[in-house]
Amino acid sequence: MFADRGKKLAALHDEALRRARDEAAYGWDASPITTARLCAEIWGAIKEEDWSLVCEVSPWVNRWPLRLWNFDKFYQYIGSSGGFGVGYGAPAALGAALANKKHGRLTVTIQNDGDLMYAPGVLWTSAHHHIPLLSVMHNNRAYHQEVMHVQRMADRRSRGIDRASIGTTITDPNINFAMVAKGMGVYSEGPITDPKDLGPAILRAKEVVKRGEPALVEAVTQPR
Ligand SMILES: Cc1ncc(C[n+]2csc(CCOP(=O)(O)OP(=O)(O)O)c2C)c(N)n1
Repeated sequence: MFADRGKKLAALHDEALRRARDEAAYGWDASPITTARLCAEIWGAIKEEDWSLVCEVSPWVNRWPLRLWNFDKFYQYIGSSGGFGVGYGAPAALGAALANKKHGRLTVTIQNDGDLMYAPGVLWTSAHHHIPLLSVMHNNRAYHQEVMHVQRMADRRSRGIDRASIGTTITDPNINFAMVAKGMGVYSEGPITDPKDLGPAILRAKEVVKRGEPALVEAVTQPR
């Protein structure tokens, strides 16, 4: 009986993976880069390594890693913050990278732009203490969760959504996070807008991280 249930679950799992791969192909060459492609490119670069993903992936990148990657070790996913505190992501990832260092694991985080605005000094700390952390930035140039929330609320009150970007987007000027990282002593590449440049940039950054230093690759991405 258990074996039968196991077979059913395995078939459902294969079907879900097949569907996720189909869905991930939509907009594959789009710019801004899709969150599916972002996550697929990271997976391509790390899957042969002893990796550890130290960021939340829901809702920010549509759970793509959980849908497309193969997780089979407890330390491969840090899970959620619990409190939904924006500004938790960057420092939590760095702490996890420090904890992973003695095990020689390749620590990876998908870093949101809004989250990094809360505590960008984390970058300097990572350089100062030589903490190997591969940050791939999901820069959608907004506190996008707020964009959606304000749109929803304005719509509910029939006010129109044309002003929902006020105070919720991070444009004018666009932030060049790769330059911010460089200024803090962190190896960086980007901002990357052409999706085909992303994979090679992640591979180069990975080599820096494997030498024991932090690195950041900034991708300009779709909102979700
Ligand atoms: C400390 C704190 N401040 C404000 C919020 C409200 N909030 C929830 S999501 C969000 C925006 C997050 O922006 P970003 O990290 O860039 O992710 P995005 O939604 O753009 O993918 C904000 C401000 C919060 N959850 N925690």
